Amino acid sequence: MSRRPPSPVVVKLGGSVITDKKVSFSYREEAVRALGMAIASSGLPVVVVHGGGSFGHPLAKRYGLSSRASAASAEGVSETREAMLRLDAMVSASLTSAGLRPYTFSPFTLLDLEGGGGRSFLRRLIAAGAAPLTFGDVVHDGKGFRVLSGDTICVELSEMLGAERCVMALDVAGVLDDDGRVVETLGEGAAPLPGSLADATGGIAFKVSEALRMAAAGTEVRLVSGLAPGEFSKALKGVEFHGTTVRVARGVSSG
Ligand code: IP8
Repeated sequence: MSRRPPSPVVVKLGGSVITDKKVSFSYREEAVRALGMAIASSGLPVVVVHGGGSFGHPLAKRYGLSSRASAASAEGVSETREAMLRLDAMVSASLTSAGLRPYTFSPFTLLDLEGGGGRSFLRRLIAAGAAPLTFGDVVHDGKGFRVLSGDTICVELSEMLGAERCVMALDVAGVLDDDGRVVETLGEGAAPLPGSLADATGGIAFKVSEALRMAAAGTEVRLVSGLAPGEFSKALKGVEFHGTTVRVARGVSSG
């Protein structure tokens, strides 16, 4: 009897971890390599998604591109995508130097796919020992150009691959309450969060709403500091860790 391969873990490397959001085009090579080493040493099959940080977001803002409304004009789309592709090349190089075999693909190849073509391609890559790698991008949604957040891509990938777990690496230790303490678990009916950081895709409040969507579809989501590789490693392996776990009883919609 053939054993089913373990379901891949969807990993989101947040833009605030892989770049310094306060300094334009500042890449955090050491942080990404440390996360890559944690992934490689876990031996788990993964699909990696990264955010835009100080590469994608300032340009998206400058050209009025966001995930909330589509922009009819193509102005700034190439420039924003070029910045994302530059960032992706650096992430890919860091993950390679950490021992992974990243395979970059644009997330638009996941959109509107019929017959599960994307799913079988990703499964083939994973079975061959590669780590599919993608990123928040600018896509055309039929009405205009829109930012497709890495968090939304995680929702699509988790569902497509039946992922048991999605680990989101942040620059803080998890979802924080008003007093700055980590909220250990979040479930259905979670209240909207105060103090969301405004960026092209809506900051932490949006991240939590996407995490709730994944959790409602059966994927446990773990939000953890990406600047603490030890905790990230535990979150990845599914053992006890310091951070926020988002879990919803199966079949309950997050609304
Ligand atoms: O940081 C945004 O991706 P995110 C990507 O995952 C762009 O929301 C183009 C700003």
